[in-house]
Formats: sequence, structure tokens, C-alpha cells
Amino acid sequence: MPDPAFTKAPLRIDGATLRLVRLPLVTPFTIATGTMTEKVFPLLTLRADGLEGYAEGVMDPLPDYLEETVSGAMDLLEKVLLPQVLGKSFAHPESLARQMAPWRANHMAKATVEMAFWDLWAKSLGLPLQTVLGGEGEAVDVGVSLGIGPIAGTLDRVAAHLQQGYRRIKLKVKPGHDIALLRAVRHDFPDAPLTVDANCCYTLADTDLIRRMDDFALDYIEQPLAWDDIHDHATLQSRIRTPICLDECIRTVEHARKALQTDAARVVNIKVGRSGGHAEARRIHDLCEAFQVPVWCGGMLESGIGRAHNIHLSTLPNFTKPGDTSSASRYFTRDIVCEKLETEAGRMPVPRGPGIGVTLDLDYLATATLSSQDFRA
Ligand code: OSB
Ligand code: MG
Repeated sequence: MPDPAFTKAPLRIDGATLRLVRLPLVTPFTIATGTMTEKVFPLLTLRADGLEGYAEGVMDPLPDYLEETVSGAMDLLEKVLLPQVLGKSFAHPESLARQMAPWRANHMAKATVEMAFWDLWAKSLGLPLQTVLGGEGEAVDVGVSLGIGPIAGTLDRVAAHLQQGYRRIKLKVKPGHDIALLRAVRHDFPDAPLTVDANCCYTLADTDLIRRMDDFALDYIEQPLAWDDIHDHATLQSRIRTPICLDECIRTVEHARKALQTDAARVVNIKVGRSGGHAEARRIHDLCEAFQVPVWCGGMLESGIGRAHNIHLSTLPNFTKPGDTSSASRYFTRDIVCEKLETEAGRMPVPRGPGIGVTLDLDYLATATLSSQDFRA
């Protein structure tokens, strides 16, 4: 429901710019499904009343995390979603989301539009995004997600990030790169807050192997089974002690409800860009809170635009575990925003100012832009 504290005259979307942006990654990032060497993403600007709102899409070029793709999303944004909101007025982001609700799934493409409007709307109210979302606080706890690589190198990276104050280490695992890795990391770091993320690479046939992870005092195991299989996660949770955290499976609050009611997840990774936007992410957050299930904010190697959105969302009260919104410099030598998004002792400061609180570095953005299209109402 729209919060009556934040009502104002409807905002008419009078223009938009849709860019396709490419940023090289500082180091390749390998997870169970493959290796990323660059980040390619749609960057959307929405305009109203002389203000601009920004968001990025978190889909990948290939459908290897979820089913959405960059090219599919660009097409949907250009031909369907943007024409549907341009020239229209919305009093609240929820009403804009309703415009896109009839279309099936495509939560990442819809989130791109919804999130840009939240930024615009917060700016029109002169308030930080965290305030209109219902969050508070000046910084959030963060951990790191370490990609798959040789064990010796991973031990060095664990040490370096603990040294920097990161509050949780998440290790990417896959079959053949799991138990030995955990044994080595636990041997060297007996007390480190540790989790693993399997990105869907196991099945129930691996139950015995997954149960061996119970010996390593993991805070949770993230998304061990298929991206669309809440049911098998419930079965697995009944057979292991370590809490399961769902990521890929939770794209809507209905997915969260089914997971929580069946004890398929005792922790939830919320990614706003995967969940249709802030309104749905907040509904997932609230439902988890009602079930006394803690949440944390996931990441998709976002640029400063998506990172800023994630940080603001992470200030809601049930984000009680460290998120993946670590320092931008871990990902990119130069980011497309002017502000530095860097952690201090394992805490990421919330960017100040109205909306998401970061601004585009237009000079650098121009060099990273593969295509750009303007829309006018
Ligand atoms: O599963 O959380 C994931 C990155 C790309 C795709 C999926 C995932 C991830 C990460 C990295 O774990 C999170 C980040 O550092 O942004
Ligand atoms: Mg994950």
C-alpha cells in the first residue's frame, strides 16, 4: 500500500534513455555455471519534472543465472515496458508496477523500470531512497562473495578480506570444489563467518555430500538445488542441519511464501533486481520478518547504480545478515558513478542525498556505452 506519509502530485514520465553498458571486471568471477570477465547491463534513465531516476538490469547476456537475458530485456524494455509508462503519470511506484503486472515473469526487466522510478520519486520528494522504503541507518554490514579458483589463492583472498573487516565470507562451490575447499578454509580460519553458494549445481542425489557440509559450521548453504525447485529444497532442509538460504528460487513474494511455509529456506537472499523491484523486495522482506527468517541483500556484480539501490534497500530492519554489496573497487577499476562506494571496516555507508544518492560520471559512461536510445513522451 502507498505510504500516506509520502504522497504528492503524480509524476509524469516525460522521457527515458536506455543504454547498454559494458564494464570490464577487475578479476574474472567464476561460479558453478561459468565465468564472467565483464559486466554487460541495461542502464535506464527515467525523466520527470526536470529530475532523473536511474536503475540497471541485473540479467546476464546468457540465461545461466535465471531465464532472462540482456538482449531479451533490452527488447522488452524498448518495445513494451517503456512505451507503457512514457507519458503516463504515477503517484507512487506501486502504481507504475501495476502497469507492468499483466506480463508474465521478466522480473529483472520490470525491476529496471520500477527501480528507476523509485529513485525519481524519492528525488521528487527530496528524500533518500532508504527513507521512502522505510529503512534507516548510515551504513550496512557487508561480506564478500569469492568466486571459484585454486584453493591456495582462495585462502589468500579469505585472509585479505577478513583483514579488511568484511563480516562474512561466501565461497562459491560446485561438485568437485566443495568439501576439500571447506576443509582448507576452516582449518586456517576456524572462527570466520562462512557460507557457501552453489548456484543450483547439486541435486537431491547429492544429499550425502551436502550433509557433510554440516561439519563446517556454515551460517547457511545458498541455493544448492535447481533455480525453480522450492519443493526439493524443503526435502533437503529436512535432511541437513545447516540452514538453507534461497536466492534464485525467490523471484516473487509468492515464492517466498511457499518456501517459508514448507521450511525450504531458513534464510533468504533478497535481490531487488531479480524480484521485480523495491516494492516486491520489501514484501519479501516483510514476509520473512513475519516468519522470523533473516534476510540479506544479494548482489549481481552491479555498477554503482545498482549497488546504491541495494545499499538503500539493505537498511530495512530484517536485513540482519551481511549483504554482498562490497566495495565497488573489488569489481571495477572505474565505476560509472562519481561517488566512491567503498566499505569501511566491513560497513558500506549509505550514499547521502535524495534518491539513490549517486550521480552518473557521464564522461566515463560514454566510453563504456555500447548503445543508447532516447525516448520522449
Ligand atoms: O548467486 O549471488 C549469486 C554474482 C553473479 C550471479 C549470481 C551471484 C553472484 C554473487 C556475487 O554471488 C555477488 C556480488 O558480489 O555482487
Ligand atoms: Mg547466490
